[in-house]
Amino acid sequence: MRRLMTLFIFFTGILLFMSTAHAVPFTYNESIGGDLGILPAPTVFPFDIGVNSISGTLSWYPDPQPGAPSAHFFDDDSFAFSIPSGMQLTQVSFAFTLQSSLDPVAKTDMALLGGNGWPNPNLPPILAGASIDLKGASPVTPFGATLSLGPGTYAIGNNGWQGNGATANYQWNFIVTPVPEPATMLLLGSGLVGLVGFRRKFKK
Ligand SMILES: [Ca+2]
Repeated sequence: MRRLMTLFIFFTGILLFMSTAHAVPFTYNESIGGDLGILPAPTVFPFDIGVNSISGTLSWYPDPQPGAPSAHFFDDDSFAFSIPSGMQLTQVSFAFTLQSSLDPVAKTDMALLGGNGWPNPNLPPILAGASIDLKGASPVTPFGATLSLGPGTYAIGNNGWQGNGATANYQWNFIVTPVPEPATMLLLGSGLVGLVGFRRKFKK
């Protein structure tokens, strides 16, 4: 029985190792990779298992103001990303630090989109949207605590602003996990049954 247990633990370990061995979460920092732009995004970021992160600085001045970079200035940090087959996006969080704001209100409206952008402005494929209060708590999970988005191309799009003259540093975190395959589930399930049996036998 002990030999069987050892074999089970060994093969489960091999399976878990195989599913995560080549995982390299994607990271993008505007200070290194350059400023992010508007949709449709020129490149699709290849996400992988783990915590993928996008960080940079948002800024907007819809009304001309002293100190503004230019009249009607929008630093619109939208981007696209892909979830490979066998993986799923389970959580999105947004951490931020407000650097400055000319108005009492500083909100950015973000949308989680299916596809690489807004092909039809009258019919945006919005999967989830959120108004993020940059004067409120950080971090936030703008599209819900848990998600289950399968393989495909998605985008984060800036859907509007409230207030004027706001600048904020931010970091998006995207948690991607492997989708357990039926064979793995079967092996783990039978292993658990074996464990229960072993424990009962041991107790007698
Ligand atoms: Ca930016």
